[in-house]
Amino acid sequence: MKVTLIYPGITECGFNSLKGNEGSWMNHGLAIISAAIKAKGYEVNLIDLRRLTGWEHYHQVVDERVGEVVGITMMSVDYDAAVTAAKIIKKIKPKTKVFVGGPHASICPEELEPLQCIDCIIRGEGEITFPQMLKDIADGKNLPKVVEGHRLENLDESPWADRDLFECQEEPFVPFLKAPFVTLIAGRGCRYNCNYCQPAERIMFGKKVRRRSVTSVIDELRYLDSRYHFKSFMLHDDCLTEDRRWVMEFCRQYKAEGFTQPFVAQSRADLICKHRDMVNALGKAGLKLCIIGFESGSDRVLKFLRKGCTRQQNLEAARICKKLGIKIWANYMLGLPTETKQEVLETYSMLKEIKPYHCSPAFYTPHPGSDLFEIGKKMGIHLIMDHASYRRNSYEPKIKGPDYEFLKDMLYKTIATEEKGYPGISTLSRLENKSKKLLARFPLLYRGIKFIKQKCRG
Ligand code: B12
Repeated sequence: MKVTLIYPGITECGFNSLKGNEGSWMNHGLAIISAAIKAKGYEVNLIDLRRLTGWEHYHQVVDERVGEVVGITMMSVDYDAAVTAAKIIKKIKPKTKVFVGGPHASICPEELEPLQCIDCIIRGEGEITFPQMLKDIADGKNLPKVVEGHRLENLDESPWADRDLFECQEEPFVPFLKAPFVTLIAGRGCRYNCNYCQPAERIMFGKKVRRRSVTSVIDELRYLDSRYHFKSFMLHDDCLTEDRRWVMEFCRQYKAEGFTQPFVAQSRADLICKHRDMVNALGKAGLKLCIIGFESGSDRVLKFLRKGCTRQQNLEAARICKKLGIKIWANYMLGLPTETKQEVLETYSMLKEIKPYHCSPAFYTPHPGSDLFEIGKKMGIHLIMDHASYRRNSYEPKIKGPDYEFLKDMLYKTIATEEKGYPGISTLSRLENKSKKLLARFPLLYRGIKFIKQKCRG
């Protein structure tokens, strides 16, 4: 049986785009599914929409490559591309069985259920259930429309991502990390309860966070080293540092194995403050960039978001990282429901103290599957009309209430807090802020700066 997997992640980067993190990074969900079904002897190929020139090209490859079964992964933002891809398959090859999985299929199956171009929706994890469904097809069984994926207790039993599936060369996303660069993922789930995200992650991965053994991750790194000779890497885990013991053991084994490559991981301010020894160990092992969701500089807003961190902890965490030479990638939101202008100014003053290496702001974007999405829906404040706008960007109004002109101004001010040395957006922002009048006389230059900034923010 021939299985075609489809990666539809073109919402931001578009067709023909194998650059940057959106364009060059592999999708681990599909790569794991690929490994699981190859292990059962199925023939697998990939259609990565990012590699195609457009829908006409897609028609052509569907004609050439698609066999009995197709599996599409989808985030909510990718809904349009994923559904278009499924419809075209049904048009060209009506007998092909179309499966969908991934975050949107897990969180919003009711939106996909009425679609005739989809035969089966697999919610949650797919590496056990998808091969079982393929066997059911071979046995002539009827497919149910929605299936709950089997959740593995022990993640070491999940196959490693099949790196042959995506032929792309993953690119580092900051200039100080060198290529070859690889990404990997050590665990699933998040035990925190931030209302702008949860319960989405619990729906996908369950309440309990599961992590692969340190040995399994180190073994994969050794394999990646022999295959790619990588010079830097990123661990995708939502919060790698929530299990201090795991992290300490990882750092120990990483060094003992002789690895010296710098890496990136995500953490939280409260954990960084609580476990300085752990951050120290990470820094010594090679953590060079830490992605932290500071979110807001206002304690009232942080509480409203159920973040579990305070402004004080945000500031302290930044100090700790900087002291250890770990650069900070600051995630934060502007324009949250209930947020006042004064509270936005608090975020700005916090960032002025932090001086992150890189500012990654977003206008608050309601995400399906989150409690805050439901609250906003009840309040009737959502301005998002299509799936593509589920992107966390900072150039379109997302909800009713915030003064977006004020937020745009604050956005540039916050970005200008970036520490010196990061080429790009902060320089552009400073330039723009200082020379607004001058730029008004050169509209093309002004528009050019705006364009580059938007691209940088993506
Ligand atoms: C890595 C990552 C990225 C990378 C993606 C790289 C790539 N090419 O895929 C980058 C940084 C580019 C990214 C961007 C975005 N991301 Co992101 N990302 C993640 C992250 C942290 C890890 C994904 C991962 O590898 N998971 C591990 C794998 C094993 O899980 P999985 O993909 O879900 O796959 C399993 C199952 O879902 C299932 N499955 C998946 N696909 C399929 C297909 C079939 C056929 C079957 C049967 C089963 C199946 O089986 C897999 C194995 O069990 C997740 C959070 C998370 N922990 O998952 C967020 C997450 C997926 N991202 C999210 C979001 C919102 C975004 C952005 C929209 C953010 C933004 N900037 O606006 C963009 C959108 C990008 C786009 N498509 O245009 C949300 C999605 C929510 C939603 N409702 O869709 C998540 C869940 C984070 C969150 N909690 O909010 N992201």
